[in-house]
Amino acid sequence: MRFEIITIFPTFFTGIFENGVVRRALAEGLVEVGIHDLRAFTHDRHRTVDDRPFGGGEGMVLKPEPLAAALESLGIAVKNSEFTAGAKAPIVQAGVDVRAEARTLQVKPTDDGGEASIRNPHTQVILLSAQGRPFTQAMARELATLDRVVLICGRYEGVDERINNLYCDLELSIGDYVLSGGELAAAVVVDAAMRLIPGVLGNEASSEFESFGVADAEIDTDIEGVPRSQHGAGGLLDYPHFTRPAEFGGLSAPAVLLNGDHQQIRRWRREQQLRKTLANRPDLLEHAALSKEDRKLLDALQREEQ
Ligand code: 6GU
Repeated sequence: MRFEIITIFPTFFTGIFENGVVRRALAEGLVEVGIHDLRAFTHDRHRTVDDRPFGGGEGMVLKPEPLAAALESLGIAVKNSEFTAGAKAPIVQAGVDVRAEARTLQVKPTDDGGEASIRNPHTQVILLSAQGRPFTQAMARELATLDRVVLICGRYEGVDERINNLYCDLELSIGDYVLSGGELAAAVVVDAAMRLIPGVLGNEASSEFESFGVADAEIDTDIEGVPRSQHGAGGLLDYPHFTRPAEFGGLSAPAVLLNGDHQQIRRWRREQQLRKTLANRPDLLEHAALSKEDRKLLDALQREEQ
């Protein structure tokens, strides 16, 4: 799995991938990250990447030419869409014969005589912008199945929309607030997707767990049968965690967690998940998979609230 990040601030990414899980995944070669300086794809003396918006208004817009050149340098061709009818693309992209790939994956061939833009179906091009669709755990899971994810970091007031039209499969936002650029968002997307790639969290799973021979990301319950958090994907928030010491700051860890009764622990944790979700993210309850028992508990909690 390889991430390609196109940015006008390449130094932003020095250090950010050098810690914890991400650092190890990179060191072990499970994942690669390429950082691409947008200014390297300019041809003028001032290495201009932006210009004033047509129609007037605040701020600057990232020009299309350097972005297109950066994408093409990565073997990314314009996509098949209403915007690109008749556009041509190389048949071999990033060493992959995309026509053969399209056949194996039964991607519908295009109808313009075989020279159409067939893009590698294992590559996705994503524009990061505050106007994008909200990024979710479900999307992170999808990205983790791809071979290559190209992330374009927006800047200034925006990116010339024709880059979105011509090249991007998806416009993504990481939340309802405005960042000064897509760089932080790119790091968020890389982190969230990378940890779901089989093997990346492998060393943290217990041997018991590994004996199932199934990737971490594919299991939706943990060792004790407790469902994993499906946050943002129709699940509940995680339950609260405690570790030693049993007494801290005048507060005791919940006794139920110390008594070794796993049935009781499971039930307690499930109740805590329901409580936490009701308190912090009641919107998630609407689509959560809830058992009859969950619903009874939830009703009781809601009555407790009133
Ligand atoms: Cl991806 N970019 C910017 N500029 N702001 C954002 C965002 C992205 N996601 C949330 N806010």
